[in-house]
Amino acid sequence: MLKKRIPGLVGVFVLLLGAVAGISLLRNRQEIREKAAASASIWLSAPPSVVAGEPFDINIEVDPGSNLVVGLELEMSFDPRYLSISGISLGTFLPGQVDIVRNEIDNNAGTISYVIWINPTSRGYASARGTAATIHATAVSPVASTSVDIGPGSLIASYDDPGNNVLQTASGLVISIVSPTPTLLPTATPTVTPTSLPTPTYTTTPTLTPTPTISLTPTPTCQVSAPVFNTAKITPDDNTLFSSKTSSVQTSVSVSSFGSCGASKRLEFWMYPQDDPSMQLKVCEYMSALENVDYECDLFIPRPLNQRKFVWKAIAYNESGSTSIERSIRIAYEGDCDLSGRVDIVDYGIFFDSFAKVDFDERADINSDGVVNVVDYSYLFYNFGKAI
Ligand SMILES: [Ca+2]
Ligand SMILES: [Ca+2]
Repeated sequence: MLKKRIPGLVGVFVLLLGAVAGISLLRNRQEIREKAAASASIWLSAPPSVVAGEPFDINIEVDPGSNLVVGLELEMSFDPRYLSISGISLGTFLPGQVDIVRNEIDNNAGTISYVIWINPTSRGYASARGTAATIHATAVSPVASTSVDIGPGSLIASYDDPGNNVLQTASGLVISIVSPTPTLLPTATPTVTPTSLPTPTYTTTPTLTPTPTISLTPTPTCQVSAPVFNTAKITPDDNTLFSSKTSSVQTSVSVSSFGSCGASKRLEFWMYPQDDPSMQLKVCEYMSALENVDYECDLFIPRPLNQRKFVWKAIAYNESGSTSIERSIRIAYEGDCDLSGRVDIVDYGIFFDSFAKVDFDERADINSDGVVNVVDYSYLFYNFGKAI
């Protein structure tokens, strides 16, 4: 297709679109930060004083704040000289079908590792305060005070804030254990240890436009024709699905003929969200391109991802017109571990199999932070059933 173009107007158009895209990205980031401010808290409750040799219960209480909680990962510790844990029973905080993913009690080390979440097929969440679980303990021997602590590795996953740990405050418990002959000891006040809420950082990697060297061979007589792409050398294929972890997609084209009679052989790479063609951005430009050379352009995938389908376009110009080709790329939903295009029970299987393991399937570490935990699960839960 041949068209006359006015370079000045094109430049203004590009600048305006760039500004619009920049403002839009900024606004999206602010929204994420506002969401992450929502906080949940956990605390333990038990009688302040218990009798040595007798069993008692410790309730794990959760206030979701403004979150919609889908799972908890709790790391607790206690002094095994004074306390012994016989078991943990599930509470009513989480609704629907709840998976008890881990229930490990070590009465020698004094540690408890307890993980529960709502099964992804059960589309509920907890929005009201409640008892997540009850720890069944026995006081071993008298002591003025002993504590049950909630470790900093504890996490809360939220449906409305996937990918973030929304646990802000975790309060352990201090109890006194009296000897069977009742002698009352003063009760200690529980200590509150707030944990800070980590904020994920998104890094942007600007792509550079390499400039190839010019070599011009003037032709004495010439007829200008439309540029022609080498369609066999366009990558990636149309509609290719990329992992949710993809931060940039490398595209490549080759022009078999610019159809030019002079120096005007320009190649441009553009991209835009498929649902919003008004957001066209020029990503790479080769001012004096050569024929039959592979030209590459890294398309930056914006974060957070409000769009998952993008169109990229290569335009070859000569002195009188241009030819363009368009291809689509898709970015999978977080939680689509097997890259099938859909988040389903197969992905849950992959995730479940790797959960909390040192040697895990990389696909299960959905946020790529080196561990497979309930924060990864929040993505899987959030996107369960979605298909791109
Ligand atoms: Ca899948
Ligand atoms: Ca992870």
